[in-house]
Amino acid sequence: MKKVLFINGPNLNLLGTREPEIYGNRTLADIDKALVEQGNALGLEVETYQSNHEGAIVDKIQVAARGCHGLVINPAAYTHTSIAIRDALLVLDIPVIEVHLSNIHKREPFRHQSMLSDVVTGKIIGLGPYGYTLALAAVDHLISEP
Ligand code: CA2
Repeated sequence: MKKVLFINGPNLNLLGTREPEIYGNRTLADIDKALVEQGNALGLEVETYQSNHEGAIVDKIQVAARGCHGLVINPAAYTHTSIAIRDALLVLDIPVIEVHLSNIHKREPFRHQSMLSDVVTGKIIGLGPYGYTLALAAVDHLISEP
């Protein structure tokens, strides 16, 4: 079975507990559960991972390079700073979708830049948790046999 890995970065473990006006009411556990169910329906194994640590995220991306067919990543604040995550993604030869819950271009100027956008396959922003649903559909499309 093909495997898709979801990586969420720092503070996204707090989803559903604070700042609902920006990030919504759903917890990360709710979102992850729905993605596993969506994967089951598509015949895809979905693994979810969250870390508040940059190096741990780099380690997980290196694991994805060996065993996964697609990667969906919301690097959270590391989006705007992390050359290490960018370099780790450059090694991958699988589809990578960057997701942001909020529309980073409608927010503070420091959020407008992503270190990753020119090294990912595609990007979904501003649609809340539905962005992850769309990202899984996109990976399924990209890795399906023609
Ligand atoms: O919109 C997104 O998905 C972000 O990646 C979220 C990051 C932010 O630094 C990026 O600029 C855009 C922040 C995630 C923090 O998540 C929280 C969730 C609930 C309560 C507090 C923080």
